[in-house]
Amino acid sequence: MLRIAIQSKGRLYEDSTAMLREVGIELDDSKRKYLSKSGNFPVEMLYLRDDDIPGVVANGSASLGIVGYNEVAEKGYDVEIVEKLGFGGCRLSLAIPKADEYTGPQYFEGKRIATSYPRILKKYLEENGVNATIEIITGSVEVTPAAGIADCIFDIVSSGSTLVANNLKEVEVVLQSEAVLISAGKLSDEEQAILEEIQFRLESLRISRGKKYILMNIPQAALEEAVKILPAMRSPTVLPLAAEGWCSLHSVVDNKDLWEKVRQLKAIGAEGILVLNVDKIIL
Ligand code: PRT
Ligand code: ZN
Repeated sequence: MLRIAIQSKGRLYEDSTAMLREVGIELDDSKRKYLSKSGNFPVEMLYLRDDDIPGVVANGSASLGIVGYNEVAEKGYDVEIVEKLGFGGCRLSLAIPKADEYTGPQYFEGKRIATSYPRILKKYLEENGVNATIEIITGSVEVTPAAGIADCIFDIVSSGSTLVANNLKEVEVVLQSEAVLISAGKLSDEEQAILEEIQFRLESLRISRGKKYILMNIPQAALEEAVKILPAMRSPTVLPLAAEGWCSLHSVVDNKDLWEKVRQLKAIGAEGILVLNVDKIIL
């Protein structure tokens, strides 16, 4: 059995549980409670506030955790990033009143900066030789300049619309973040084997992301050209058709290249092109 700490509610909850389900781990949400076992895989979930996840992984109360890299960097515990998970993307940025002119990091000299991330901010200020006062605020940091509590802020930004709504502008990106899978090392052999199975399954999700399965009828004479347009994992699958001189060609393409490939394939005589979603690719 391996214990994984995840956020109990909030921005990472949906994506964390969706990802675990995608790798075939059943979770019983209706009975979501502090601790609950999967019905079909040797893991148990520990549902927590995100702030507590790096700590419980570091002290061994959970073997793995899924949490924003921003929290890992802020808490500073000795944990390792096992996988970057590709969701929960955001950045930790400095933002100042829209009307102010930004002159570089020295702008912050003598200013009061509100944040929930004092440790990361302190390091940034030290590295840039800036003396500023850090006001630790745990929520609604973006309203503090208008409320006169601070001059500027250091906070999480994703679309940037919260900053705009509060008459602020982003001037420095200090840390890029996304959800990460963390561990403190020290796994038993059994736990390590479970982690490796999870990583194997995550890899198949990663490979299949953004991929489409494409199949079409192609004149035999154009087959060589079509194979050049559609390189597959090993080579495309070619099946004979009942109609003389034609075959069926199957392959996998990146969605971003799909329409360009379709144009090229039609130009050499492809017909009846079908494009299907790919659920998993296991190499
Ligand atoms: O209750 P708990 O302590 O577990 O949750 P929480 O309230 O501390 O965190 P939560 O659920 O808000 O966020 C969890 C994690 O999601 C963060 O630690 C980040 O890793 C990640 N994340 C991704 C974000 C955002 N995007 C984000 N946009 N966390 C917060 N925001 C805030 C942002 O600060 C702004 O106030 O959302 C607002 C909207 O952002 P804009 O830029 O799109 O307007
Ligand atoms: Zn939190």
